[in-house]
Amino acid sequence: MGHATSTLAFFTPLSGGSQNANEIDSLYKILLVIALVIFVAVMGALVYALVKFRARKGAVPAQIRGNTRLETGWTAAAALILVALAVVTFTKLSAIQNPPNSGPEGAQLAAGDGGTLLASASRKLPPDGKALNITVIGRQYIWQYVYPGANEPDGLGAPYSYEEMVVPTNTTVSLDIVSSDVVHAWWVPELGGKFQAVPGYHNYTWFKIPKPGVFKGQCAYLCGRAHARMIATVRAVPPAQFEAWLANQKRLIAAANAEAKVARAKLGAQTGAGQVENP
Ligand SMILES: [Cu+2]
Repeated sequence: MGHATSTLAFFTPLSGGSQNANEIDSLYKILLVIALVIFVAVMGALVYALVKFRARKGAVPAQIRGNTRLETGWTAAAALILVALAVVTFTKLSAIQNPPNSGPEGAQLAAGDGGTLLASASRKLPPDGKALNITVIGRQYIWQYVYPGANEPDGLGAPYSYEEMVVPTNTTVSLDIVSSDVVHAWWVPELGGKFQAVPGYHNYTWFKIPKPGVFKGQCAYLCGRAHARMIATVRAVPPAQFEAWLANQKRLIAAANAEAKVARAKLGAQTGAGQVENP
């Protein structure tokens, strides 16, 4: 990584967490370099003309009225550049939109883990159809993540976490982004693009993190007074560690529910509002 690369990186999208983010970043850099070359050429010609033909006695530039060859030339050149930009973009698009399969070192998933996942125009699935599905729920002012593993017949009882999402490395993670109140936006820059969480609507994205790490994000859509506190973290850990974490999360939730049940029963057995003790 040279100095020029890091200077360029300051102006370009964050990446490094997932392949789709890397492709967005490299596409941006290619377009930026092409735009910079054109910018320098146009500004160079302008500055040259300004200096060379600035107001002074006797300096009269060539009086050209129409030059068919020149005009056809720059029209064709501009069209060619646009075609090149379109080709580069469409070449990259598939790797940005379509998730790859999980790696062999990734979590062992069943097809459609976490409910039946159906590919659609908006939801892309890996070629083998196996992805770890996590539902991302935006809510004033916290992100909630619901993982596969519902143990109740009605689909409830799935483990969940708040603010920090834990995922296995080398595993394709498919996100189903929703909101339970107002519009929010899920954005962890190093893992890819920004996706809105809109009430009554599903938005999908994915990521696949090769190495353990922590990636920081933030709600990217002004959603109310405490919007700035609506942070998000994605922590990638080896699959075995993820399984252990998920099992522990399930245990903690079950224990808290059992405790709440006891407290509720205690509360219900009491009479008179004034006698309610702190459970
Ligand atoms: Cu927000």
